[in-house]
Amino acid sequence: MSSTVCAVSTPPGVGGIAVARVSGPDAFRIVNKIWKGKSLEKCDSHTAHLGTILDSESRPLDQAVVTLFRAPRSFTGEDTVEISVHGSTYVQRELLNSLINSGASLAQPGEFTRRAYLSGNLGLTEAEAVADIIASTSRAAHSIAMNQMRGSVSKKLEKLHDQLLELASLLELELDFSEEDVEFASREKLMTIARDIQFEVNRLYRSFASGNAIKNGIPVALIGQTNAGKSSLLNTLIGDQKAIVSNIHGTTRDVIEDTCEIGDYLFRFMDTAGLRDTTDEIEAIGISRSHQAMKKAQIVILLTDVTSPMPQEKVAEIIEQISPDQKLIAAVNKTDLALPDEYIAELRSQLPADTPVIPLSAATGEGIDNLCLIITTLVTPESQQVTITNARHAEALHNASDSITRVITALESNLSGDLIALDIRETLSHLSSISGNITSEDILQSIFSRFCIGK
Ligand SMILES: Nc1nc2c(ncn2[C@@H]2O[C@H](COP(=O)(O)OP(=O)(O)OP(=O)(O)O)[C@@H](O)[C@H]2O)c(=O)[nH]1
Ligand SMILES: [Mg+2]
Repeated sequence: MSSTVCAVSTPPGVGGIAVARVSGPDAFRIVNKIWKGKSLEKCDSHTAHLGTILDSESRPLDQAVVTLFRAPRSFTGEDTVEISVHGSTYVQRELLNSLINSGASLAQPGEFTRRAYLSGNLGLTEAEAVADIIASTSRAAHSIAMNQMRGSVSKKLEKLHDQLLELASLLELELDFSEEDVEFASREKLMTIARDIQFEVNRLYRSFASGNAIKNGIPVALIGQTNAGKSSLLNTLIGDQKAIVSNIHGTTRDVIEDTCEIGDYLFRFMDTAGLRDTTDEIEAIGISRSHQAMKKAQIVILLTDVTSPMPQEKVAEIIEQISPDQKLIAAVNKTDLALPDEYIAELRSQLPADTPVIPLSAATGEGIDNLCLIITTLVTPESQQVTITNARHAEALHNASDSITRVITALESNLSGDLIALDIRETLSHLSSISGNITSEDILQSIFSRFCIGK
C-alpha cells in the first residue's frame, strides 16, 4: 500500500496564501490529527472547511481552509486534502513538520503527478504535459502543453498503434494462406499502411525542433559588424542593460543570451561578437562563437549600421551561411543619425528577394515594434498539427522511424512476413514507450506468436 505524502504546492517564499497537499490512504486521518474543527473523516468529498491547524506540539498554528477530495475523485486518484494557510515561511515549515509528525512523509519532486499517472488518471504524455504547463512562459508554449494534457499526443499514438496492429494482422493472414495461393492483402496495401505510419512518425519527430524552441525560447541571433549596435538592440528588446555597449569596436566577446516574450512566443536573443578580421586571439574565439550562435538560430537578424554600411562581400558571406530552414531579417540601425532609404535600396539588392529589411534605431526605439511584428510572423507554426516538445518522445519517435523504415525496406525487398513482424513489433514498442501504455503482452503474443522464425 502506498504511503501518504505531503508537500507545499505553492512556490517557495512568502505569499498571501500557501497550499499544502496531502495525498494517500491516511490523508484524512493525518490531517484530522492536526485539525481543530469539524471531524474531517466524516466529511463528504469536494467540500471545503474552515478550522485551525495545530503545530507539532498541538498549539494553534494558523486558521486554515481544507478542501477534501475522496479517492478516486482526486488528481492523484487517492484521498487528498489541500490545506490553505497564510503564506508565512514559518507557517509553511511548521505545517509540514506537523503533518510529518502525524505520519505523512515528504513528497518527492513530481510525486503527485506520478501518483496521478500510476492511478490511471493521467497518461504518461498528459502527466509530462502538466510539467510543461507549469513551466510555460508564453501563450504558444502553454497552448501546446494544454493540447498535450488533453491527450493530443496520446490520440495520435493510439492511431499509429492501431495501424501497426492492422499491418501485423494483415501479414499474419498472408502467412496463414501463403501455401494456398490465395492473395489476401497485397503487398501494395501493406506498403501503403506502412508509408502512412512512417509519414506521421516522421512528421511528429520533426515537430520537435519547433516545439522545443517554442517551449525554451525561439533562438534568434544578432549578427553584424562591430559597432553596428547588436548589444544596444539586445538591451532594447529585453528592456534591460544586460550587454555592455560602447563605441569601442569589438566590445562583445562572448555570446550573451536573454529571453523576452513577444506576442504569443518566447524568444531567446543571442547578442554576438561583431564580425571583423582580427589578430586578437580572444576576439577570434568570440567571432567563431558568433558563427556557432548563427548556426543554432531559427532566425538570424543581420544588423547593419546606416552610417557605416557593411561591405557587399561581408553581406554575401553571411547569406551563404544561412540554411534553408533558417529565417533571415536585415535591420538597418542608427536611423536617428541618417536617412536610411538609399542604403536600404542598396542592401536589398544584395539580399535574397523575400528578406524583410527593417530600418530602426536601437537608441530611440524607432522601428523596434516593426521588427517584433516581423519576428512573430516568421514563427507562426504549421497549422493545428500535434507538436512534440519532449526530448524523450523525440528519441522514441526517432527509433520508431528507424524500425518502420526497415519494415518498408523489407516489404520492398519482398522479405518474409516473419522478419517484417519483428520490426513492426519494435516500432510498436518504441511508440508505446511514449504513452506508457505498453501493449498488453497477451495481445502482442496472440498477434506475433505465429511469426516465429521457421514456421
Ligand atoms: N545614435 C545611435 N547610436 C547607436 C545606436 N545603436 C547603437 N549605437 C551606438 O553605437 C555604439 C556601438 O553599439 P554596440 O551596441 O556596443 O554595438 P555592437 O554591435 O554590440 O558592437 P560590438 O560588441 O563591438 O560588436 C555605441 O556607442 C552605441 O551607443 C543607435 O540606434 N543610434
Ligand atoms: Mg556588442
